[in-house]
Amino acid sequence: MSLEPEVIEDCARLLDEAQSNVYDVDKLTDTHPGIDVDTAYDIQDALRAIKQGRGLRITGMKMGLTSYPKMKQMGVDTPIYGFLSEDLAVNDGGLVETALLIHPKVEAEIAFVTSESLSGPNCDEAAVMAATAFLLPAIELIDSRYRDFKFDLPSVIADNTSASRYVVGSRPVSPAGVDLETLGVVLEKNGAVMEVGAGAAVLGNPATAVAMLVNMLHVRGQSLPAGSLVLSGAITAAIPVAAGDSILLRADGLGTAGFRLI
Ligand code: 0L1
Ligand code: MG
Repeated sequence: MSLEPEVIEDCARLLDEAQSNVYDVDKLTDTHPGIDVDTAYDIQDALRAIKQGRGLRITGMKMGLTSYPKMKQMGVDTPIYGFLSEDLAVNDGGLVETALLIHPKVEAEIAFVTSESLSGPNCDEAAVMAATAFLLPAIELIDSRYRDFKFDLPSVIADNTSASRYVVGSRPVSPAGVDLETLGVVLEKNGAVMEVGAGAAVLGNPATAVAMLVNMLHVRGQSLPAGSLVLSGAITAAIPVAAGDSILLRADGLGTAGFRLI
């Protein structure tokens, strides 16, 4: 069910204020049970417009719920997407202020940086690889604005798929010759290995997730501009983090990315 434009705007403002002022809220469908997936993306678009209205630049996109176990857990059969804005970017080796977060978790991902625009409806892995200038190891810090990190699909889409911070490695690697399926990652917290995985955990190949993003954008009349950074989805489970933690991702052939929470 669609919502009136002013209700969509109110929902986006509620989520924006929860993020800016660091408090959690009830999931949107508690108040508006009729929100469907399409309306949820309308709210996400309104949230994006609010941020752009503050002068923030959109730096790219992200895919979420890209592993089959996570989709099954949520009872859905397609991943979801969100946007990345410049205020979410953290320098490699930089600091993240925990007081600005509600209940942060981190996950290991592969980032794509495109040199050509991509559009649907039939985008595929080959088109993604041809349009990719380089790959980077990436850590996504997710931080749902919903109480206890509990939500349903429309609510989490509206909440920009829990996007909160991201860091990418400092050494761009050409995609030529990279086997994204067997690419191994090790996610460490305070020097201890917390999670390991391989690229194939993301829909069989992270490039498939990027192609799916492009095809999903097409359905909403959008495309992926050249120069986009895309977080292709979690290879590992998300692990909770707290002030004082140092997080490091080591990705086979791509180097490292990391940050410290203060
Ligand atoms: O990036 C992600 O896979 C997160 C998607 C939203 C679900 C969650 O917050 O766990
Ligand atoms: Mg993610």
